[in-house]
Amino acid sequence: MSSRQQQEQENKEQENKDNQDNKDNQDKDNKEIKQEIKQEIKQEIKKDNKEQERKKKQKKKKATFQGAKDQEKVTFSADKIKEFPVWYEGILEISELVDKRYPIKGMPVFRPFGCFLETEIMKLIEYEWDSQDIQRVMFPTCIPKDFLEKEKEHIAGFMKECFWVLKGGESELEVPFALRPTSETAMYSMFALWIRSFRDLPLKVYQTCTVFRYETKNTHPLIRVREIPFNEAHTVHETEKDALENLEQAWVGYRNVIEDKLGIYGLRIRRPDWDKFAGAEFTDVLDIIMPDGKVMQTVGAHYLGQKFAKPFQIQFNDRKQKSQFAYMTCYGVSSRILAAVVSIHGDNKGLIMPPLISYYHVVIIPILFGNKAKQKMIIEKAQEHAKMIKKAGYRVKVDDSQQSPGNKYYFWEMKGIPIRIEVGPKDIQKQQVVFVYRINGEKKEVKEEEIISEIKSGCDMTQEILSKKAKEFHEARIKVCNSIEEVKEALAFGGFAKIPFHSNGPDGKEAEAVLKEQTGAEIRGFDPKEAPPANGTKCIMTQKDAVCWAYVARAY
Ligand code: PR8
Repeated sequence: MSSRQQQEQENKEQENKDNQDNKDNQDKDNKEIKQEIKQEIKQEIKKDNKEQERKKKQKKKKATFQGAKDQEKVTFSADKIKEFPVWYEGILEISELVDKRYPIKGMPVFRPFGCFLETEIMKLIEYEWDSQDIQRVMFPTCIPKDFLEKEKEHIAGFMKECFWVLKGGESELEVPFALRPTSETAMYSMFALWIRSFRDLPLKVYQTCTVFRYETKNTHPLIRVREIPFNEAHTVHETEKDALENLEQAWVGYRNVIEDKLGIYGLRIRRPDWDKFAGAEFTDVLDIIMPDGKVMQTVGAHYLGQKFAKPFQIQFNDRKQKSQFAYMTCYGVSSRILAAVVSIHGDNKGLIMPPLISYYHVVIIPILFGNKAKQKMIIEKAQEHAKMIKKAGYRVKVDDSQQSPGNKYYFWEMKGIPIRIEVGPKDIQKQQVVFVYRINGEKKEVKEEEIISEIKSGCDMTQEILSKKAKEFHEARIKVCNSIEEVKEALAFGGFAKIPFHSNGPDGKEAEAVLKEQTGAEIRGFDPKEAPPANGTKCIMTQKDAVCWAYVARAY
């Protein structure tokens, strides 16, 4: 054998050995993952059993809907403020928004009414991204394990929240897939192939999809689920400045939808270092105060800097032909926005819908009197009005079911439809209808030719009142507190306690742990644009000089 042949032979042997080693390592990795997953599933089953036992013991209070009863307005039986969890679960079920009887924990079914609302909200967000030239994409649901592992903090944060696909048919998969808990690692592996030069930037994409997180805390429909209706945007930029400006634009989009269109108000804050998105430089959120005083994160908007660009090799030739790593952002929302709409605007009669997303804007109730011919004439008149209303661009229904008018009123009130129109024989004679508004119960006679303009002003009025109420509710629940006692009082009232704090960096964690122990609440974040407390103000937890205001709340 020549020395060249000998060398080739040796190379081949080495290659075979490397391949075997890789395979061994892979097998070892797979075994470890499977062990971990088995362990977690066991623990979860144990937890589920315990929870079911607890539920059985504690016969749960349930809200009911009774309609008209003895002429009394008995509608939705739970009080929103005093017993919010009962109210919330009750209204979702009774209004046929979601059905949580599907037998996988954290995966409820969206019924047509809820599916409509969720889709409308996502459409509003998509409209904002379309108008900001963020392009829609569809990425696969599955992410290979090695993609997820590329960014160390990301995988550390999400490893325990992943659902894994281990088999295809009867064969074990060589590389397990995760059901995407979020899509950074799926998208960024492709961005690396798409981006070559500064001319390819900015790259801005979004998708509306579902993501999967193996939540181990108690699940609640829309709020904490395991299959999450999701809208996520991901952007790549030449400079940090461009990336940060893009994040501000994202906030403009979110505010257009959440405040202006849905009438919901929240607090935009920067999460403490120890509570940011796994792999982010920083995380800004919109925390919304729910009727029971606990807060819920809706928007999560993250500055990723170059933390993903480096492991994923997202590089470009800049304007001087120098290779650079890109700067990135990502932001997302979920069905929690619908949860906020339901919870913030609803009342003890049920839902109140912002007109823009309401299933119907108007429900027409024919008030049937007299013989069959007369009744037919009333229904026809109602249908005539409906045709005209539909033509003007509003969603409308004539409820000519066999229910009594009273029951129909309460039913559509419970569904949150902004406007009810009643048409009876006398109205037809007088060429008018009667309008009743869900938002304030106001009733008025309206000439037939003014129906369309009245619907427009009724929707505007509804929007104005619900926004105003939501804003007042929010603003009344942020209280400056200068002692732990004041914090406890503020938390009992609900919302945020705003405290002078000694650090907005990682060293605040210890004081937070003490605060949590004493109050059950956590530091939700800081407002980086807010002026710090006056010179000489002390942190209420450590007595050190305060350098910022911390927002403290109990959270979902
Ligand atoms: C990201 N990556 O994922 P984020 N149930 C309902 N809603 C949820 C749940 C859940 N279990 N978990 C989170 N959310 C980034 C940005 C792509 C997009 C909601 O960010 O982890 C929360 O409102 O912050 C959260 O703010 C939002 O999804 C985005 O998730």
